[in-house]
Amino acid sequence: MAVSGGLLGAAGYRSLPSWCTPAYARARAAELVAAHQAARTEVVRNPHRNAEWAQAVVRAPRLLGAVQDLIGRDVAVENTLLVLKWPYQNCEVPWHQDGINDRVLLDPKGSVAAWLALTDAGRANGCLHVIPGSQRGGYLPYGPEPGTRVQRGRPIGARVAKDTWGVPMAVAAGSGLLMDVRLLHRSLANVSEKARLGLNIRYVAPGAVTMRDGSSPSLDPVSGTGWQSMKGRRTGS
Ligand SMILES: O=C(O)CCC(=O)C(=O)O
Repeated sequence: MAVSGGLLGAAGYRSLPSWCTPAYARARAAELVAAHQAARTEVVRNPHRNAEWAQAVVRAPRLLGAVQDLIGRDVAVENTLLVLKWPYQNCEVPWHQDGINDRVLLDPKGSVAAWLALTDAGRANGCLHVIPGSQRGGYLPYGPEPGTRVQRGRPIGARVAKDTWGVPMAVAAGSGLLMDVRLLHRSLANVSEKARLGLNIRYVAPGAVTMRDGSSPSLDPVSGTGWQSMKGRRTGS
């Protein structure tokens, strides 16, 4: 059924309770904190390509089932990003839309973004803020914004008024959000003593990815048979 506003309805997002247990999420977070604390790593790109924990997470049955309900049985991961916000660290991710950047353009009818909390995420430690309904404006012009430290999605600048706050999305460890890939969202600094770890995943159906340079997309199929004609585990380059 066509839904005005897109796959996720008028608001453009939905909560995803319990894609795993809080204990499971916190155990993964503790391992990641131990691995990355010394270097204070803020971003790990595409952990689903080589880390077992992320390969399991992108296939978590409740998560995958919810994604399939939205985009169909053939699902691939286009991209993942682990963001680690250390206590009292100013690691902000500016306003952006997940479905557009210098590299890719995602069809909002065949793609969905998931943001998964590995720790509890609230206002103090830098949870996501969203602008409900912003997906209805479609993709906006974007460009790099001086002074932003995490190069993810792209800040929108002029099209989002400077004083736009958005709605903070507190999410407990083991739960998450599903978002329209055009939904404007961001996250602010961690001003607490608690680390905040979250995994962003872009899921796509066949044909939903356009590469800006005309190349074939590099995808990791996680369900369905529609990918079988493509050789190897990863499709594309
Ligand atoms: O985890 C965050 O703070 C933001 C991540 C995000 O918005 C993204 O990866 O698209």
